[in-house]
Amino acid sequence: MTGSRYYITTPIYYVNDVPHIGHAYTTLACDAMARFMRLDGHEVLFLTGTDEHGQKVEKAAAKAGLEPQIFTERLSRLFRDLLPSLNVSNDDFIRTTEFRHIQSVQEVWRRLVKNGNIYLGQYAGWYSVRDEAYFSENELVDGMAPTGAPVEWVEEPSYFFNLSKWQEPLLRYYEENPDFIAPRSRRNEVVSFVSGGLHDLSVSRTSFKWGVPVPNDDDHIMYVWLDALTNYITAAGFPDCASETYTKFWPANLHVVGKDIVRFHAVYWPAFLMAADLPLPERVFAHGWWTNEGKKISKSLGNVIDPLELIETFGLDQVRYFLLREVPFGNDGDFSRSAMIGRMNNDLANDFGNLSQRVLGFVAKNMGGVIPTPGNFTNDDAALLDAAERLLSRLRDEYQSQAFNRALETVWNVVGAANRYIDEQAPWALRKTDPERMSTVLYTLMETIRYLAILMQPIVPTSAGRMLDQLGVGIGARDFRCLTEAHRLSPGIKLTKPTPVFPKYTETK
Ligand code: ME8
Repeated sequence: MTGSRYYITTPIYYVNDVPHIGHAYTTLACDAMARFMRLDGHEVLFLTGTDEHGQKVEKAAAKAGLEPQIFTERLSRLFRDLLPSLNVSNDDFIRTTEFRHIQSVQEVWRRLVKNGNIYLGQYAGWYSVRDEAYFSENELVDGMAPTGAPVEWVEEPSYFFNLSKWQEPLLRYYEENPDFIAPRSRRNEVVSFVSGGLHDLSVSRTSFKWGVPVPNDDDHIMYVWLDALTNYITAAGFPDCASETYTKFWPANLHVVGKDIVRFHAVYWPAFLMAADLPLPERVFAHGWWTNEGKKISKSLGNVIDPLELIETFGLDQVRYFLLREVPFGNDGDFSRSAMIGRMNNDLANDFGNLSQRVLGFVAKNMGGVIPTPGNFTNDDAALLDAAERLLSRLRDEYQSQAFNRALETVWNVVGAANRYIDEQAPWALRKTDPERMSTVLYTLMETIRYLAILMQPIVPTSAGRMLDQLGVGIGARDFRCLTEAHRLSPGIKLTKPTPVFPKYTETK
């Protein structure tokens, strides 16, 4: 990682349709990452936005009977409005129809031309509007794109980017930067694709108008992927390379994408940047694909999951937790109602929520809600506190590799240890026999919960925040610098009456 700034991006989503669970998933993963880095003291730029040009969007607008400008405005708003409902902490939202972006893409184009990497030719081949991608005859499977999307024959004058020239530089970059593409399976896929040879890429279209005009040749608009990928550098201030934002945040640390668009991010994007003499991002992570009860999510099957409905039914933090806990980031995952309820009730309500409610409820009932003064810590107390203290460095490693599920497993090991500790120490039995020992046990538990709640903020920000409220931890004492003995809870402070943070789901609800 470079210094203490961190730039993370989601893909910018096509505004051809309303947002669904897949879009929410990528954005939430980035949100967890961005929150973790902020709490860990980094200055973060977290970007998301919408991809508004190209044939796919133009066709969707026509189908809706609207001008593309009006249509994209409307749909982009839906994506933007979803963010607060998901409690997403993005710092910027970019639309490719914005002036700052058009200026930036045109400057990238000029640089590509200046460096001799673009030439005029004639494209003749297949195009899939759904994928916004070109395919050669031998890539087609039963007359369709490999993704199953229909293709159409396109023959038109076109500018080409000399992608073939970048094969060796790309392979060298992958070799020298083994973490550039993750997970490993995706990296292998990309390396073998590039090793197989690259064709020059058509980067302009003449048969429709909805795009950024090519500088000095108004007959052409830019290929939507050249336009779209450039959003990442636009939001970092390009073309003003002297700006504070640019010098601070470019190159990006992490582009999170779905596995469907790895090739664009791990092949085309670094090639464009090299060819324009611009620095390359540090890492592209491609996550897997969600299905619904075992079935591909698609409009025609009528099984598209609306993130707002999900939140309405199960609660926002519950959904955030489920999505990042259930499936290793990078693997495909299946959304099932029973798995969702299982995670919500077992992990959140029983394990974590109940731990805090039991402890704080006991303190409220038996100690007037005042943080107890601990006596000497025994080995058992110290073992639990040590386990909590060791979490941060473990979590740094897991987040660094986007292993959210392992990060959560690691946290749950300590949740489990705390639950075992409370049963073994049985503070309720100590109340009469050894009140001083009872105070130490409760204090040890409260301090452990403080660690757990602070570390869970990236995933369940509202609930962790409520837990910290109930522990009397001030807003200014919730970042990772406070995960030390010096910031321990102050005995004698009176707490508010605790209420359960993680409700259980019951079918009658
Ligand atoms: O590809 N499971 O936009 P897009 C998991 N505009 N993730 C899913 C998903 C699913 N079932 N469905 C969608 C584009 N996604 C381009 C990107 S970037 C410069 C341009 C997520 O609206 C996943 O992140 O088709 C995927 O990569 C993205 O949505 C595709 O969004």
